[in-house]
Parts: sequence; C-alpha cells; structure tokens
Amino acid sequence: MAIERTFSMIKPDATKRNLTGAIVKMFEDAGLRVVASKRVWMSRRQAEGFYAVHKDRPFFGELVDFMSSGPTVVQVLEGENAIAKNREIMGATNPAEAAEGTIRKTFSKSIGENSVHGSDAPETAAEEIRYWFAETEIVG
Ligand code: DAT
Ligand code: MG
Repeated sequence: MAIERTFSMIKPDATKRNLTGAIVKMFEDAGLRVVASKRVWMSRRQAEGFYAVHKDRPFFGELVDFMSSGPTVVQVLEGENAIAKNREIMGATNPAEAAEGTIRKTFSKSIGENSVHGSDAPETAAEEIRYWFAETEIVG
C-alpha cells in the first residue's frame, strides 16, 4: 500500500471543547503524520463550497451553520493507506454507531456535531486538500 495524503478537519464542536491536541494524538498514535495544519473560522460561503456535494440534502443548512459557527482546524494527514485509515480512526458518521475507541465514539455529541471530517476517496482527498491549502503550505 502506497503512502497517501488525506484531508482532515477538526470541527467547531471539538475546538470549542479544547480537544484539538487529543484528536491529533489519535491520528499520530495510529501512524498518520500532520504535514499541513491551520486554524480557520470559515465563512458560510466557504462551508457551502466545501460541502457542495450535500447541497440538496435536508441537513445542508444546519451543516453550513455549524461549520461556520466557530474555529476549525484544517489538516493534511500523510501515511500508509491514509484515506481509509483516517476514516477508521474517525468512526461512523453517527457517533451512536461508531466503534469503541474511535474519535466520534469518544468525543462526539450528535450526527451533526461529529467532531471530525475526513476525505472518503483519493479524488475527494485531492480536491479537498486543494480547496484549503497551497502546495507550499504542505511540508512532508
Ligand atoms: P462523513 O462526515 O462521515 O463523511 P457525510 O459525508 O455523509 O458523512 O456527511 C457530511 C456531514 O454532514 C456529516 O459529517 C455530518 C452532517 N450530516 C450527515 N448526515 C446528517 C444527518 N442525517 N443529520 C444531520 N447532519 C448530518
Ligand atoms: Mg463525507
């Protein structure tokens, strides 16, 4: 399996509860490296653009409100099988269904406020990294 890069966000529910370090530690303990990171308070327009794929879903308005409600940490994670590994560490979208030991099971309050985002495929990883980072900001 090749070394991959994936895009990760620590969402406002987690930054508000001061969980950034605890979440990064879970990535690092699993062998992923943070090769880019910045804290952003995204605008509604940025949130709408990032989640455009969900624009027709009933929860879209709520999702955009939440994602622009406070600081987020956007990151690029690198490692062996990073895309699937990150999804595994995150756990299922609904924290009630997430496996023990995952970020969402450990920290998340609800399906809407589920602490982390992670790309789901190589194409979305490349697109999402490009949405938030210039090449020069990624230092492997
Ligand atoms: P994931 O973040 O696990 O990739 P997704 O891409 O299906 O999940 O949805 C994106 C985000 O939208 C998700 O992290 C939280 C929110 N969301 C999804 N389903 C929802 C629902 N039924 N009610 C409220 N928010 C939801
Ligand atoms: Mg998704």
